[in-house]
Amino acid sequence: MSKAQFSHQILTRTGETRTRLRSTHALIAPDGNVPTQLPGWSGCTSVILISPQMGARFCQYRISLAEGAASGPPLPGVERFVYVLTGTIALETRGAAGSGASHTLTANGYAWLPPDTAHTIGCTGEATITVVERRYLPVPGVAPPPAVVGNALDLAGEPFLGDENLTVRKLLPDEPAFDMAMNTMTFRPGTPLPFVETHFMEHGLVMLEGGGIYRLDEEWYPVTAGDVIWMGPYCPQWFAAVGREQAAYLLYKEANRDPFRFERES
Ligand code: UGY
Ligand code: MN
Repeated sequence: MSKAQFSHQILTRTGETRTRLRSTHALIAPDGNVPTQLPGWSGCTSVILISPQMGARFCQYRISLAEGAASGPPLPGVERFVYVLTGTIALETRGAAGSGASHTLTANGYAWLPPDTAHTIGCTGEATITVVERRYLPVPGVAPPPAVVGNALDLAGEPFLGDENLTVRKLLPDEPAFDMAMNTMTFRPGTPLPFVETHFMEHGLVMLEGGGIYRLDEEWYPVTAGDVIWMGPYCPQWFAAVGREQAAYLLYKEANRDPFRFERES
């Protein structure tokens, strides 16, 4: 019996799971994921991982696309961020007056789409993506920025708070028109976050590789690639990479908005 089969047997025969749901945070381990049908997404298996139903101010999905799959649109006024976990997707955007663009996104490729951008995501092989959606919070007098498309592997990154062992890659421009940040954080083995952070901004996190220990509020969790975490406002948070491999995660964070904006919009 392989190690994976053995772990699966333990989970199914003991009713055990690493998943935890608390008022300030959630750890969503893949073993408990249950797919659902999302409007308009065809040929896809979709799992809603983070949602307002658990207390979050945003949604995060994992979507597996089969050959010929196609996306559905976000709701009006909702911005969408897409990150390719595996495989390749085709993104077509359609602008005003018939203008449009086609992009092929491979693993670690990403796109941010402003609200009400007509687009489709298709797939000619198989792919898995994570999608973050939130009602865009406009700044009076500032138009939403145009779409952003890139690949995290093309970004050099910078040391996080001066730590050369911890690299942050900012996938979106750090400008007031953007109400969210999407970053990857890559930890050399043994590297911790420099302090226990506590902040107003929420996070949605996908472990991309490696693993370690995540402190969330008063609890410490072992985490590994494939896990998803929601950190609510002010949830004390800290991570250290454990093992001989580097650890990396993709991180959603609110940005550039006054807390009152969230009150009014919710
Ligand atoms: O920038 C951040 O908020 C980030 N360092 N938080 C985290 O990794 N949990
Ligand atoms: Mn943080």
